[in-house]
Formats: sequence, structure tokens, C-alpha cells
Amino acid sequence: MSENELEQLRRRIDELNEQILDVISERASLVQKIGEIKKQNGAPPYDPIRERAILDRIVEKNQGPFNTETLQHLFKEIFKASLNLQEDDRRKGLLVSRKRKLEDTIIDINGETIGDGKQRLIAGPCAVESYEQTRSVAEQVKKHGVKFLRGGAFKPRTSPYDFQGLGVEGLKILRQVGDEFQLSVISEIMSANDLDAAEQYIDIIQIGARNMQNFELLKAVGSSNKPVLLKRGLSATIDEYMKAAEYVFTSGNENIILCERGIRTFEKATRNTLDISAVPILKQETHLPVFVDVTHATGRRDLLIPTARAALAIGADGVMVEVHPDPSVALSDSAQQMDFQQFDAFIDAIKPYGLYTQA
Ligand code: PRE
Ligand code: MN
Repeated sequence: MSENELEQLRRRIDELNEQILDVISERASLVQKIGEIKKQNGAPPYDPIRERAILDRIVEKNQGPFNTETLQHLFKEIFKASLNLQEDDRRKGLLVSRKRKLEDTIIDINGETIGDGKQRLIAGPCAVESYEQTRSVAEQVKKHGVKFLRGGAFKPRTSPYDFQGLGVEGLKILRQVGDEFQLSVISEIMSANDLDAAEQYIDIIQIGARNMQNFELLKAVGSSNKPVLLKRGLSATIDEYMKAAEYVFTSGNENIILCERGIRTFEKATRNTLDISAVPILKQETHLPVFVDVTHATGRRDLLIPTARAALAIGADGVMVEVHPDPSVALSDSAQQMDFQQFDAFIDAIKPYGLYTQA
């Protein structure tokens, strides 16, 4: 008997659901028409005064059993869905997203391409310490057919007492060595004041993890014609990361390389936790090339090969690593940089996994 009653009630609910669907669909069509009129008049889609008036009317008419808050919440959801119908494509997706551009962004750097499906390496010392040190690393990088040399000149260090980098002098060394070995060079800047020098001496400007949400710096490099490698922030979500890239993009610079470099978690076995699934997510959600910095993600030399293999296997456009002639006396990141022998072994170990090098 009561089973029967339940069935009956559910049948009535099904009928009402269909009526609700008809009614909200009709409402949605009207909203679209209103949207067209607003667009013609140059009026914004969101109209808080109109929404307030509707909510007041609903509250006045309400006889229960839903309370005021619940009804307001339900109607706010309807307004939100309605606004989505009215807003044009520009508001629907970020410019860096696949929704706005289907094809991969391919960046040309001195005739070398990034993001074209070939998986490349960026290698070099954590910091430019001297001409001789940088030159000896470049020689190894060149030997392996790698085309991109990294080296920090402005170092973001946790302690102000740690080596801060050689500054503009470091950029000059990098340029000199890059020219000597026909390598494109990449280095980080931390201030818009250093943009002029960066543009003069380097090929790719890096924005480090700690500056991922330094919006003024993002806008500044967004106005540059040099490609930007934007590292993911220490605790940045993928959404925050994409919005940071959007700052660079909307400021006029579309040549952006993303770089997953590990995020902060409770885990202490590695310096950071490599968020490897961020790579395919970023590849799906954006049209930008995605690199993985395995050195900073792990902070451990013994994990560079397996994590680099994982990065290549999961579809990264490239990997970044640190190499130093004598890591134990490096002025920064001495625990994680590879010496030349380790670098040789590293290259041999990841080449079969797809690493692209040139003779
Ligand atoms: C509508 C949608 C969004 C506005 O913020 C206000 C109201 C609604 O769904 O009722 C429709 C609409 O665009 C409007 O009346 O101007
Ligand atoms: Mn480093």
C-alpha cells in the first residue's frame, strides 16, 4: 500500500521535473533574448538591481516549505546559469586555454622550436658563478646536442645571507658563453627593473616560482618580445597558475612556456612534490608548452632520471635540469646538481624515452 503511494509520488515528481525543465528552458530562451538586447545597447550582462527585485518578489510570494535563504540560493544559481548564457566567449575561457585556441603554441627561439612535439632539454648550473664555470657547463651541454643553457644571475634565496647571484654581470657571462657555443640562454629576473638587461642579454626570461603571482612583474614581461618561462608557484593551484600565465598573455606576450617544478606538500622525502599529473592537465587545458624542472621538484640527484623519464612519458615538451662542474662546492643548490659524469649518464638514460637532441 505505502509502496504504491511512494511510486505515485515519484511519478508526480517526474511530471513536475519535466514541467520545471520546460519552464527553465523557456526562461533561458528569454534570458538569451535579453542578452542580445543588452549587447546591442552595450549594457553589461550582470544586473544586480534586477536580481534584487526578483529575489524580493520571490520572498514576498513564498509560502514555504522552502525558507527564504534556500530560495534565494536557488534563484542565485539560476541567475548565474543565465549569465553564462549571456556572456560572450571572451568571458568563458582564458586566452591561454584550449577553449580559445585549439592548436599547440610553438615558440621559435633562434630557429629552435619549443612545443612542436619534440621533447627538449634545458640544462645548466643553478647559478652563474663565473665565466669559466658557465663555459665548462656549456661545453657539456653542447656536447650532448642540447640547445638551451640555463643559469641564474638573480637568485631568489631563502636567506639574505646566501649567494644572491652575479646580477647583470651574470647575464653578460651567459650571453658570451651562449654565443660561443650557439646556445640559447635562459635566466630568471625578479624585478621589472632588470627587464632591459634581460632583453639585451638573454633569449628566454624565467619567472620563478616565488614570483608566479607577482602581477606587476608578469605584466612587465608580458610587454616584452622575449619568450617567458613561467614556473608554477610553490603552492599554486593549476587554476591560479593558468591565471598567472593569462597576465603575461593579456599583456601582449603569447610566447609562454609553463614549467611544473614541484609543489609544497607534507612530504619531506623530496624537496617538493612533483605534481606529474599537472603536465597532462596543463596540456589539455592550455595550448602552451609544458616543461618539468626535475631538479627543483625533487631536490635529489638520485631521482632525476626516473622523474625525467616520467615527464617525457607523460607528454611534457621538455625537461629542465641543473648541472655543475663540481656540485659539492656550488654556491647554491649543491645537493641536487649533477656533475658532468652524472650528466652523461642522465642523457643516456633519458634519450630512449624520447629526449630530442641534435648532433
Ligand atoms: C537575469 C540574468 C542576469 C541578470 O543579472 C539579471 C537577470 C535573470 O536570469 O533573471 C536576466 C537578465 O539578464 C535581465 O533581466 O537583465
Ligand atoms: Mn637551483
